[in-house]
Amino acid sequence: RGIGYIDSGLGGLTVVAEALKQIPNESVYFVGDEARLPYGPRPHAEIVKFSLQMADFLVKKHDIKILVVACNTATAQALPDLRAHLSIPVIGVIYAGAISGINATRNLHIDIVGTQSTVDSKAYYNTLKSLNANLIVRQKALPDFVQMVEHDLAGTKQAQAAVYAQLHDWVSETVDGQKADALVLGCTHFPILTKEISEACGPDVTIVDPAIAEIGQTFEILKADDALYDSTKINSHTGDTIYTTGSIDRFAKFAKRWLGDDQL
Ligand code: DGN
Repeated sequence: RGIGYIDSGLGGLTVVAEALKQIPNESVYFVGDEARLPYGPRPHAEIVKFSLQMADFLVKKHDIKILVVACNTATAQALPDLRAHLSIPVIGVIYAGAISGINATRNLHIDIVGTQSTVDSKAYYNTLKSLNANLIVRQKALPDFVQMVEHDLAGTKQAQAAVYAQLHDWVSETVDGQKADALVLGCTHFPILTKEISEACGPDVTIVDPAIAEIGQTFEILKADDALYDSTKINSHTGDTIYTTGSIDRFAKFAKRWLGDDQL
């Protein structure tokens, strides 16, 4: 039995990439719902329905032992429904991202960027404030960033200029005389644009990828249960399967590029 991952598209592969680093001996079963991307502008009920469909598919087809929600939008909108519906552990990305943001900031100013849906849910804002009421938290929706990644523009001059135009002035704004010193990438597509985002923010802002802590948390949950984790297991990843509701050729190209695993 392996680990299931769900996302609206390519972004979740950044979470899988982190899993291959931290938990290399666990099989990967991933669904990217490209046919219905973006989730960002969709209503709550639809995001819940699509998330449950993907999770059910992975449970029925692969008997996954744990589900990693590799999408902030699905975590913000559907985490309680997924947990209520499934009998396996379900790991969301937002709590992990909030903790990572708190660990990264020194001046207690944290900026969050994500989809419109994630921003509107205030999931990061509320989680951060409940962890530390003194934090200054700002949020910005950047739906274009999802499209840039999906259109394979990361690394181009066009992406560099667009990211700078949408981010630089905003991250330079101050509240109570200070700008945020940590920026949480609250969308799993955004780590693909890390170079462009770092450039737009400047060297004094720490860019936080919540996937690192989400996978760390997943590993802890597996290790705590002998039935879920066998440390002696060597996994050749031959069973790993990446599904998409969209174009297989296109998805396979990105999966190979970002996961560096020809067997996927
Ligand atoms: N990757 C998804 C997230 O983390 O929110 C969002 C992509 C989208 O559907 N717009």
